[in-house]
Amino acid sequence: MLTRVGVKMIILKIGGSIITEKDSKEPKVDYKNLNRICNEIKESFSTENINADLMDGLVIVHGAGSFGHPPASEYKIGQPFPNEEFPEKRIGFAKTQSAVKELNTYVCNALIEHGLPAVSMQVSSFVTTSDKRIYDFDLEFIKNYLNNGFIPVLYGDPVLDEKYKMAILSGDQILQYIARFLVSDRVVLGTDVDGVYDKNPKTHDDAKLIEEVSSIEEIIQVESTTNIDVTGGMVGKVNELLSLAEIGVDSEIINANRPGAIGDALQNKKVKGTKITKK
Ligand code: ATP
Ligand code: IP8
Repeated sequence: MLTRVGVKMIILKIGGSIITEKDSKEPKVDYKNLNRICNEIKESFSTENINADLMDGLVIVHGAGSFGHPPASEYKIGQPFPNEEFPEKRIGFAKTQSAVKELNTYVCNALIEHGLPAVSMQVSSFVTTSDKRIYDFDLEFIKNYLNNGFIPVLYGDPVLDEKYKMAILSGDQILQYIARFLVSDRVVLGTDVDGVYDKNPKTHDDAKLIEEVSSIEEIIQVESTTNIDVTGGMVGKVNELLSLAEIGVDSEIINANRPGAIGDALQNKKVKGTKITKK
């Protein structure tokens, strides 16, 4: 049983750009990052002071990177389609689901090898969306696992959608929903840049880091170009997090490529990044 040092519960998103080689044509795990981050998580927790009745704990959500985005994009999952294309779409859905499940197995195995009690939760088996937004998500399983000292590990997944028949549910929306409806003290998103910039820092040397975002107006001018990302990239992320800030849950986007950043954030130390907060 793990007990958080300092805070009661934390939700950590590990971006697909960190645990996979996102620009790779083939699905590829970045084992160096994955193992380093597992180490940082392990070192941030104390295995003492066991108290299974408290909601002390960690929920991990990870992104799809080069496993999920390419098939989701190829089969245009989440876009309207005529009924005759349903058989082909079902194959695309199944391929995408299978790819992200495979990535999740690598992630959970790495966490377990580091002595962390990770349990995999596949949202496509119990979550549905309406117009691409979650409307049916039973959080009881997550609560039960947390109360028993496990680390639930969820991930972006294709799901059945009332309007579009199928949709891609991003890890960012999953994180937002969990943080909204389970009491969460801290929300940390690790990605491969220092935070939100006024333009894509990978393609613009003069991009400036925005240290705090508290309204959509502040990021309306932000360019958020992505190659393969089907779930809105950086601006999609910030939109989810702003809706959390509205209800008083702050979050931070940090660079998980920097050794120690995830560990420091988990231990409530100040880390360079973008804070999403209500003014
Ligand atoms: P996944 O969605 O697979 O989990 P992720 O959460 O790690 O991945 P992305 O959705 O790929 O992250 O978003 C991060 C990427 O967004 C960065 O690699 C960066 O190149 C790109 N990006 C585009 N516009 C911006 C911007 N204005 N500020 C910061 N990053 C940006
Ligand atoms: O990487 C996307 O989740 P994300 C999920 O968190 C799929 O945006 C299946 C592409």
